[in-house]
Amino acid sequence: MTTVIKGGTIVTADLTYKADVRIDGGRIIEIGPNLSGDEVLDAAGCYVMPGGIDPHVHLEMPFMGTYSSDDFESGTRAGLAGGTTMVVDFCLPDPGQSLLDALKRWDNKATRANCDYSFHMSVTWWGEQVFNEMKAVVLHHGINTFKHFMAYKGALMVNDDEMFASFQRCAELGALPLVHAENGDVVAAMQTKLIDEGNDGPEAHAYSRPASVEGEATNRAIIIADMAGVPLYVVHTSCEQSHEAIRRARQNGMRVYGEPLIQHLTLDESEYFNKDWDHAARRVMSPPFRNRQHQDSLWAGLASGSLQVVATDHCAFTTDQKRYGVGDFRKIPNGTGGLEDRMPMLWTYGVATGRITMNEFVAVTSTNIAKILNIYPRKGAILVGADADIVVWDPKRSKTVSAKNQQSAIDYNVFEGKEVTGLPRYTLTRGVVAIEESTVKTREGHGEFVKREPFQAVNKALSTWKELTAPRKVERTGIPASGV
Ligand code: DUC
Ligand code: ZN
Ligand code: ZN
Ligand code: ZN
Repeated sequence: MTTVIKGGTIVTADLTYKADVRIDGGRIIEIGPNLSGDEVLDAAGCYVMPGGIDPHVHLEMPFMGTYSSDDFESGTRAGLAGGTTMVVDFCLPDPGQSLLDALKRWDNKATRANCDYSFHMSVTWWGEQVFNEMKAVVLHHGINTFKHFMAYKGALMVNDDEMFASFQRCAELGALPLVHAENGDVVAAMQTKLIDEGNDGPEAHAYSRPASVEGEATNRAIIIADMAGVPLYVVHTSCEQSHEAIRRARQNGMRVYGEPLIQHLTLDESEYFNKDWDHAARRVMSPPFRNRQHQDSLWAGLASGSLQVVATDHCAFTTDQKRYGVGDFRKIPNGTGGLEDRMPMLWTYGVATGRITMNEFVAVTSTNIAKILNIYPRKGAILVGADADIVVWDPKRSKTVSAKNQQSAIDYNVFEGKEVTGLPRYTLTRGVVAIEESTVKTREGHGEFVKREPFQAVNKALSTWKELTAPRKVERTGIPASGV
């Protein structure tokens, strides 16, 4: 059976033009005028775009004494409802656990996905076993990215020596390291001080993780990556200090990528000063929401290209779970949702306001991500041969965001009450219609794992550090007798 998307305007990262799209066997087989097929999807008045890719989600993640409440089924259903057709989740070995054992657990959980998915592997501890298993992860398991937490001291955090070793291993394997960049030692010290001084509410979470903590860690990770001769991807870039470090590195010829979240772009720190404890706690995530100045910096980065990707860090906890932290903000599970809202919110606050163009929208929600993760043009493209992961985007459809009619399993939405204009008319996952306006036709288990090959050309030494410090023996004469 062939499907034709008819009468729409194709919008890619580079081009905007009128054409129909013909699909068979889950792939795009023809693009052109006046196509016909067995099933016709009316795209009149709509933009036909590559489905969104969310490179940063945590579904059913064991974290802070509980599990995030959206699993691969509800999470990917939420994504599809908002135009996202692929997610990349973080496989998270417990410290000391085999990476390959952890991967088995993730493989199992993900069998329920409604759309295609991939994993990043997290390096949560360091040793010979991790060093060895990283090779199998890249070569046998199709994962070419390794995440490092510079925060969550005593749990997931790795130190600089471990990070340097892992980055060098990534360079050897053709893999890309990712960092959660916050100075975990400073955060831990500030948390203790705040609690000792009687600040136990959710607003203290934000005080414990100021922008400088993120800026310092971002810069440190960039320099360590440079010394290891490997590119770097900085997840949830939330502030000017971090953006500045990325910008400067890029200007100096380094391949460093920055990923703002839709939450940081559109919600600010005033949320933590809401009188309602639940309201504030529901918005506790790391890094925390920032002020307007930081938001402007992130928008500028998307427009100018110094930041490349918009993600969600979707890690949804119910109100009951958030209440683990009553009396001690350190125990509020960190994380917010966003999978269903990322694209409509970015369209409404980015494209409709003129901050970014439609083509930039496609780039930062899909195409750039596919390129950075080495799955382009199978994903992130409207091209013959590409997977038919497509969103038929109706720029006139609108709604008020509300937990009442969301797909996510949690009982609130951090964007509650926001008016969005720009929503999917259809979302297709490998050629199958999963969303038709507000009708959800997703199929549990339809999603497949997407293998990502190691990178070829990009892993060059980025600075001259290697040349300068390559060990060179000096033939000395007249070596004095050693001192006593
Ligand atoms: N930050 C969050 O808010 N949640 C999940 C992990 C993270 O780094
Ligand atoms: Zn294997
Ligand atoms: Zn993180
Ligand atoms: Zn995360």
